[in-house]
Amino acid sequence: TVNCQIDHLSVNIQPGATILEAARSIHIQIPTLCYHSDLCVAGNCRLCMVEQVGADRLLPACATPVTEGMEILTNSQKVRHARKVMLELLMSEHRSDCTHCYKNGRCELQNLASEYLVQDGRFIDLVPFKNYTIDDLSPSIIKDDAKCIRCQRCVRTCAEIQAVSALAVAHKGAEMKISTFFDLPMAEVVCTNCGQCVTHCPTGALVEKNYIDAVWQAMDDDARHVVVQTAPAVRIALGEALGLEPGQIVTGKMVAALRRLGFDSVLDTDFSADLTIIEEGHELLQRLREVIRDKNPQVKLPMTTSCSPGWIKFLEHLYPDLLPHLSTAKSPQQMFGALAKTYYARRIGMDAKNMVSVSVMPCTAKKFEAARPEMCASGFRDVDYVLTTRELAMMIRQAGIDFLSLPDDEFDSIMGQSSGAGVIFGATGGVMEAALRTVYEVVTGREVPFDGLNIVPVRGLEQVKEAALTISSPLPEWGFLDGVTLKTCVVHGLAGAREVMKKVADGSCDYHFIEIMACPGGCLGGGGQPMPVSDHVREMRARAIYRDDAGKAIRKSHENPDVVKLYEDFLKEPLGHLSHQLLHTHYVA
Ligand code: HC1
Repeated sequence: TVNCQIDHLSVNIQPGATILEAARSIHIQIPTLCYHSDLCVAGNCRLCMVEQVGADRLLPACATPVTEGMEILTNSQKVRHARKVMLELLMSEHRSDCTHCYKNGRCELQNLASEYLVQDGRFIDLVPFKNYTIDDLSPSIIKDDAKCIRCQRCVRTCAEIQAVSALAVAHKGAEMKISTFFDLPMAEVVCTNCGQCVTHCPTGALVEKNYIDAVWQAMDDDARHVVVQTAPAVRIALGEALGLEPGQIVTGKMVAALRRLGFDSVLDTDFSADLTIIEEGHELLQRLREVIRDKNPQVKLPMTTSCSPGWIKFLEHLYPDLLPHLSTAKSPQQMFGALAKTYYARRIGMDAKNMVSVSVMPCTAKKFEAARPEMCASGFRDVDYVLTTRELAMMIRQAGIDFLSLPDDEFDSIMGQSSGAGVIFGATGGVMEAALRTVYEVVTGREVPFDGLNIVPVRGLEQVKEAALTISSPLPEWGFLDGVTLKTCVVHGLAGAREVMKKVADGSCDYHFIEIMACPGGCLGGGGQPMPVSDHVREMRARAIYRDDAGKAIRKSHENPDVVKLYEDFLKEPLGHLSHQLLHTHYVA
């Protein structure tokens, strides 16, 4: 280990640790704007400058490893002056209309300007001389160059976590900006709408496009019946935006808040996650039958999951030839939307044209997905508005609801029940685990041979996970699978997806089924979730999801009574005519 002193306190830390890490280990906060624990060090913002006793120049704490005997001052006169000048320089190029800004009160630059008492004066305001643009053409993300401080967190996020690089640095010096290919709108480049740039942006330069006022308007219209669905990963993160520590399950309070806001039916995406497992699971079995038993060369394996719209857009851009590997099952959000305006409308005696379907998602790409032309199976737009977890938290605050004091409430019936398998969709590996719980049982008549249904190999934050399961089936219908080892793979983050898809493209992997989620950690780390995010926060959210699953009386999708009834009364059978019409689609690049 290395010994040093920070603000006259002794620190003992592993070799290679930076001054920033050493300071944090003893709870000394050094301000940063470009540093993020998810990303490589950039050293761009210079806000973390610290003084080394005896040295002339200040050092960037994020980029300087501690050395034996080093003495660091993080709060000297020299340091405070340097930080304030840096902040003033940043503010001179930043449109400081903070009270009008979507990030007002949640902006890291604003917080620091407030802490360091940055006031007008020292530097000329350059904003009027700059040709800043606002790109609001994407259904998911707004990019406002006047708010950008060029910290490049978004650029590193898009490159390192997602391997997409839709955002990059263009030009030099005073002209330098964060731009897209040929400065085209985000909606016209390879952006997947995942929103990871949004959750990593310290200012209001990248934010979600919000639909809050449109949803209020729909709820204020008495002629409209507004249905809301909530994604698995919302209930374990919403609390963070309303004063709770990461990892709290707030399902009951969330349902109560949604009712208080004025939604007419409060329903659950977890219900349609269970439904997705039935449809996607049967599609997997159908593909296995056609490839293994019938030797049909037209049918593609491995099959990949299709619930993450960022992943689908990535595939469309980068590997359009591999689209036949994608399951035809729509995402739970879209299955829910199609059923809300058909099956549910009929059950509650409502004309679908008077229905408004809203979803609350941990995801910005879901806004794009809902707007896709493929998503009008009900004869209307299946999902009218998508709110992120952050937007829901804002609505709850706007409504003056004391969230923490709300009594727990329950989802409405018909499309409100879910199993633990539906819940775990929100974590990386969850769709795979849910699918295996059902598929294995359909084929063998027995429960998956893992302790208490917990398929641990597909859990956790490792980027690529694998699990294999050998099938022994006494059932003649599935005899062709007897002795077959089902090989599965789970990836989260598009950088990992790119690596796995390279192997699929060159035929160097023999997986049967791959789960791919665009965001790190799966949906629990989605681009619409509360900020800040880190591996610790994702870990806490994942634990909450698995706790929720473990506490459920029903933990297998095929045992969800609302799903069983849906098949009895309406769909009749998995992959049947109505299922194809409402619940499946084909993406064409
Ligand atoms: Fe997800 Fe899904 S799990 S994609 O991550 O399949 O967003 O939470 O809602 O649709 O159910 C997101 C989460 C979500 C869908 C489900």
